[in-house]
Amino acid sequence: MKINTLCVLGLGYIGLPTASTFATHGLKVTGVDTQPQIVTGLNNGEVHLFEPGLRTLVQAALKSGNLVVKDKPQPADAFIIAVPTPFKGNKQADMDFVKMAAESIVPVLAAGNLVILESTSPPRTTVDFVAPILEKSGLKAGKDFSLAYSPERVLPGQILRELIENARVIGGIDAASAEAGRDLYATFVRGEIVVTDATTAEMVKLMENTYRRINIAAANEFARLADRFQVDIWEAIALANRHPRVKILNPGPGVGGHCISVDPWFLVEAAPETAQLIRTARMVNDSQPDYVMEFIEKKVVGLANKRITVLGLAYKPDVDDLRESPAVEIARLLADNEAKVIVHEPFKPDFLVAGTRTAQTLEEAIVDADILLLLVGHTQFKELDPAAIRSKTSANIIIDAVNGWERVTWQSAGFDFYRIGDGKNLV
Ligand code: SAJ
Repeated sequence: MKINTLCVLGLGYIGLPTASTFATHGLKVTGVDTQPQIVTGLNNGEVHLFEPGLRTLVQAALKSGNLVVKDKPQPADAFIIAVPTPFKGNKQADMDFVKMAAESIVPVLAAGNLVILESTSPPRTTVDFVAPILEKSGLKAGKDFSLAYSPERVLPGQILRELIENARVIGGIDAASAEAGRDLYATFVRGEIVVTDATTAEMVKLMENTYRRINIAAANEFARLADRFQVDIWEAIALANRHPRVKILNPGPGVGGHCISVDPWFLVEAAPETAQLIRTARMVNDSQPDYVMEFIEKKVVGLANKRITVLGLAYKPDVDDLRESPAVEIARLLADNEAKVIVHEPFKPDFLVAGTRTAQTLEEAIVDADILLLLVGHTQFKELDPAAIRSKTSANIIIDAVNGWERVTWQSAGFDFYRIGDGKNLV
């Protein structure tokens, strides 16, 4: 199927790079977002997200004339839905954005079109939820138009490279839909493109993120055990990972972001009686901020009035995304315990956490402090020179929740140094 024109709905972390990449590979792309400030900003060349290389890519796409940004879908050969699927308070998948996006396609859907859902969704969404909405056009899915599910699998921080290089799964509601999807992504994907059915593709996406989340839960539980048995978890994991079939991930302050912390719930919600392991992994990861709090309280007797500088609020290193971030939760918990908390997030220097003070610069954040608490391993934090920091802060205690710093160099610079999971060096 030859596709010349494309409409991408949702210009977030996935939709914007996807739309821009198709545009720089020669397709005529309309990027659609319902938020007026995003549409206006992009039309002025302003990119509202931070992702390495994204600004340059978007500006090139806009400049080429192949990418235009609008607030409504336009007629096109193909449509990609890349809107968020967060969860509601009750942990049910919030499909409102998908519903609105699909409904907005209905007036412009034409015979012969291809529609692809990329948003992470509970199993059977494409067949049972999206197809009936699109069929309100009077056209029949699989007969008059093609419909497929293709999960995005790109890692924030490396989106532009992974978009092109990763293997891509295309699940069609029928074989022709899958083939049409394959033709579309073949425009720029250099990884293998594998076709299957829509529900399998949905399940594959959820399994990938669930697998990672369970692995991280194991690492977090191992870290707690290591604290208890006076083992350095980082040393132990490095040794265990020398086994040819073992690849344990890294413990940390918890699991955040809009993917791994959310997606596995789509399976729990869809089959609560079956998804026991997933639920337990979730509980372990969710209680990791409390574990970090307990750890801090053990090292620092009494949190009240202690001046604690939180370094990093993002959900993981070198991104500006704070959604579901365990670091934000820990900052709040510290404030609830009457610590005097200063937060510093270099990727979002103005971000406010209730009950804490925001410092825009590192210098301002650390000058008056008792404890420096490293919650995100941003490269710029990892590269700090302990001797230089010594001369800029009143703090004497370092707590490292992410294995971002070398114990010996910080101790040599005169700090008391504590690391989560490093029971060997705490006794
Ligand atoms: N984390 C750890 N320890 C680790 C790795 C991660 O505690 O060893 C934490 C991070 O700090 C973060 C959370 O887990 O809080 C998630 O980070 P991540 O880098 O594992 O994943 P995401 O959420 O940024 O991106 C994931 C990726 N999925 C997989 O690797 C299976 C990505 O490929 C997906 O496209 C993305 O979810 C998505 O959009 O679904």
